Amino acid sequence: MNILLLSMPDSFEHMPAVAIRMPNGALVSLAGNVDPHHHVAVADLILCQNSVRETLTRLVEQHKPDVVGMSIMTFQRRTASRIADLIKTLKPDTKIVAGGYDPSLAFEDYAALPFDFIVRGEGEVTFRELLRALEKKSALHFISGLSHRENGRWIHNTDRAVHRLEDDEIRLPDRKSRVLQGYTLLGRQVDVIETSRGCTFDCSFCSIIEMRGRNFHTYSFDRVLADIRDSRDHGAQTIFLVDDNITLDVRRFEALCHAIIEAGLHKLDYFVQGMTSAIANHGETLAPLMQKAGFRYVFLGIENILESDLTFLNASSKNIERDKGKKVGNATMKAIDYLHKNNMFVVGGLIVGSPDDTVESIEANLSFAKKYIDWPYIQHPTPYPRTPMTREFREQGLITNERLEEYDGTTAVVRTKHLSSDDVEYMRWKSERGMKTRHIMPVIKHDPWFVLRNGRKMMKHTYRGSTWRNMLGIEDDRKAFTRYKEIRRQEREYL
Ligand code: B12
Ligand code: SF4
Repeated sequence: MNILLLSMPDSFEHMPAVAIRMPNGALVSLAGNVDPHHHVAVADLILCQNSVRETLTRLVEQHKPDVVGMSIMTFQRRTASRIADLIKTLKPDTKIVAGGYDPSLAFEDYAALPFDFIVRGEGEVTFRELLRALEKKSALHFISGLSHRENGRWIHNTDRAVHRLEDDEIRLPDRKSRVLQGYTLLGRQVDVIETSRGCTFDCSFCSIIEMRGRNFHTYSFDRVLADIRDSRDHGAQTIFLVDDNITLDVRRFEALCHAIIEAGLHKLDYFVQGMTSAIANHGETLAPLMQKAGFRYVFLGIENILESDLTFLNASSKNIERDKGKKVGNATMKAIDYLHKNNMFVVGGLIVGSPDDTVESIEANLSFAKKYIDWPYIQHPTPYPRTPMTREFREQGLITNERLEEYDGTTAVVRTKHLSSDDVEYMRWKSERGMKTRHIMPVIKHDPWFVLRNGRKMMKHTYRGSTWRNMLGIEDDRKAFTRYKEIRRQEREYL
């Protein structure tokens, strides 16, 4: 069969397509795990954000897909639905499969959308079994993790157990199935790698626990190194480790750094996401090793610098600094210190706009970010399907916006008890622009040609909505913010 796998074109404020176009790791993993006689094409639509309709029309014409699979986050649901409609118009007999976090966790909401199947949870084996059943026209009831229609009614088969990655059940991704080009992270070709799946924490805003429960499974280092080599052989210069929480097992992470160095793969740049507690409590040995292995950016899940907010986010325990086993405070400063001392940049993940937040508590977080972090990744709490935080916001009546296409993390869709959504978002928007501009210097040093070619476009993106009048203080910043919101609204219309 001909299979076309798509990720959505929608991006959000901190991932402007001019500077960051990341491949979706799920699609190539699915491609690597179907039976080999299928012809699979993978298209990350972030690579053609301005020509989605034309590109899809061409891809359907070229590949004549029997099955289209789409990977969907909640804020991409509306675009996904429009794309499914387009595909049904272009080739009405195509079967369309939805997968990823949104269809997995909000499958009831997909009943009225133009999809034929939903793959819930991890997809490699479920998708393979679905293709076999479609080919043989056999029964679908026994495929766990699958939702399908029968006589107009949706049937949700039993859940599939999470995969043990240790037993080689999941084969390596198939990167040669990609049919579009142009991946980049600030000028260097980027690819994504997994070394593990899962997390045993339970932060209230995170979708992972509902998606797969609290567990942690790891791939062997041989497989991970083979995967990195494969990315490099396909042109990658930067590798993003997309593990849910690689720092859960610090000893293993240290051993992985050693393995990367020994395999001579440390010349690549690495980007990873980690917990502050793990880095603060093990930084003495871990941070120098990370530097040697090539780690350049570390996304730190700081979440918030105030204990009251951390309690609401259920994220206190992953931010604790310990001394001889005793809790001695918040781990953030120490973690940042270790990373900076070892020449790594901190991408600071903060969440502002929780129910008790005031101007002062948000200001405290923004000032902290200004002072200590290299690239701000500040978001607002967003009520994604089935998270514990969503229940709380709903119970407290604080959700102000139900338009899911705006659930991108940087649009405030909830209010606090003291501030409107707009006020919260305005505060973040205003302070973040300067922080981002500041980081241009290290980027120039690393990739001067990229900045020369794209610097103007990047600045234009960061300051869209602003004019000289409001930069000179003649016009109120609120007016620029209103213009920015309107530009953002138009950007969301991908087709
Ligand atoms: C890495 C990551 C990123 C990377 C993305 C890199 C990339 N292009 O892949 C970055 C940092 C860029 C990112 C950004 C964002 N992310 Co993110 N991200 C993750 C993370 C940590 C891991 C995802 C991953 O790659 N896993 C590895 C792959 C193999 O697994 P997978 O994607 O789950 O896919 C499996 C199944 O879902 C399924 N599947 C997936 N797609 C499909 C399609 C088909 C057809 C089938 C059959 C199956 C299937 O099968 C796959 C293999 O088993 C998750 C999860 C987490 N723990 O928090 C969040 C997560 C996916 N992100 C999320 C969000 C909201 C975002 C942002 C909007 C804001 C933010 N929080 O940063 C932005 C938007 C990005 C954009 N497009 O502009 C949410 C999604 C919630 C939701 N309900 O939609 C998650 C769940 C985190 C959370 N908040 O809980 N993210
Ligand atoms: S530590 Fe990270 S991956 Fe784990 S539950 Fe919290 S936010 Fe999710």
